[in-house]
Amino acid sequence: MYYKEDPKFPENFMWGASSAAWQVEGGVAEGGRTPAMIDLNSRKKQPYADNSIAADHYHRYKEDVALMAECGFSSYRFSLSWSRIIPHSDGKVNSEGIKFYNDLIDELIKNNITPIVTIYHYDLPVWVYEELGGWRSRKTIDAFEHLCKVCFENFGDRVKYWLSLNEQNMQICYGHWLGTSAGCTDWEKEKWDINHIMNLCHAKAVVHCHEMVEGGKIGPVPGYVPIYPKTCNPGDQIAAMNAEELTQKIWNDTYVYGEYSGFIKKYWETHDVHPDIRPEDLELMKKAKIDFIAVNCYRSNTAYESKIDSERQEYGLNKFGIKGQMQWPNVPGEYAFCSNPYVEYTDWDWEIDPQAMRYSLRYLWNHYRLPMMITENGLGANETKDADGQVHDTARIDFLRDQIYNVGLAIEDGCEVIAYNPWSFTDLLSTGNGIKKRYGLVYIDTTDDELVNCKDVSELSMKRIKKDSFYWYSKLIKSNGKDWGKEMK
Ligand code: BGP
Repeated sequence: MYYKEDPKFPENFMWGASSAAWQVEGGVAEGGRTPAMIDLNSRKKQPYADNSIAADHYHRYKEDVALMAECGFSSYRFSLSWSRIIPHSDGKVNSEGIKFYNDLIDELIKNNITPIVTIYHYDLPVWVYEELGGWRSRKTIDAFEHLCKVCFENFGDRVKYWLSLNEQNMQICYGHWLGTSAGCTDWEKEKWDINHIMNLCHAKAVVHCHEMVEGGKIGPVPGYVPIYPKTCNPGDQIAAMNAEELTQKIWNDTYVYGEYSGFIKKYWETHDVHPDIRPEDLELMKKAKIDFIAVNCYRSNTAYESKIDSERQEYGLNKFGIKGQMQWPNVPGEYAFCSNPYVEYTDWDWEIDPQAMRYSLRYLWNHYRLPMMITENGLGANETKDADGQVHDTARIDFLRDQIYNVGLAIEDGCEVIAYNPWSFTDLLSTGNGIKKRYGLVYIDTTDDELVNCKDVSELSMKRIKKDSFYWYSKLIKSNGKDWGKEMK
């Protein structure tokens, strides 16, 4: 649909940005925190820095919140580090960890910024893995349930928006990259058991949030990547639908309807997969009624028909930020992906596709009719300071402007969207490319080399430099989505 005027955002729309504990905090051995599996995983991503220092938000959260307030934020989405809150298998609550998050939450509220809190963002404690068996063990459900209760009890008086697990679909689809597959010998089968355990954790979080947090609302955080058919060949359309199912729909259907779809049950049967699903599990899943869907949306995918006798090809991610290194996957008999000639690509071969945002919101709204908030969206880019010491990130401004405009168009299309929180506020650690792949509105004045070679964070500048995108975003959000900085129509 074409609109004559620029889209309008609702009066109480929340504008902010997003982060995750392990990617922003640093201070991994401070305040009683014990190691998480992702600490170990991040050490495997050399030559990039691991998460020991990240953006040093642990020590500089006050400065960061002050910058958020200056920018005009009304929300901030961040995650809690499990092993900072519960460092050992005895389940004892670490008061220093609670204090850190209490201080952060209070600082946000003092600045009129609504906290949106993710309970789990990829950072399983090492003790859960070593002593309980990690995601492969049902004992982890009890440990996660305990974590949820501790969080709701300690922060639920001030935190009303909760997110259960970040990108469960990506943790299963890219288990090797994100470290979910640790300890598995037959990942293709075991991942469905792990997925079921994650579904039960999600369900526990939803049920306890509603029981324990007055006025609390909770939702999952799917990583949503729309899938277009390569051509109007009906086989390509079915391939796109298969990919949609196998990379996201089966998760979203389960969250919303509290049961496994016919598609996934048939898939398991065909592939001789038999997850341990018990009647009481299904009861719990049915009880867990979500309030909204938090959407992480960066890009799109393009699918074509994959013949059953074609050769299997794994996804080969672009690891070095030099265009043209992505290796597209082929899942014989299901789907294959390819590049899209109609969109531009980032240095990491991610599609720059603003309409994917509008598509995603409309797709999710049409299927589920639940309010949505954007909890991630952004441009991963190679960036450095200019000669004037500033960061002129025109590409990020262009990216965000087009994406946010499409959020507005989706709202005009009738979708209920309540917040926009791009990834990320400051530069922070990427999942596999250290701080080299920058996403922030605020530049962190350091490099992977410095992070790797320093003995202590006090040796580093870690100065916060507001990028041009900070000033641009600030004007846009202070005008509640009216000041785009250029003529849009
Ligand atoms: C999302 C994750 C984030 C974040 C982002 C960017 O999937 O939830 O944790 O890192 O992707 O990805 P990357 O860091 O790989 O560029």
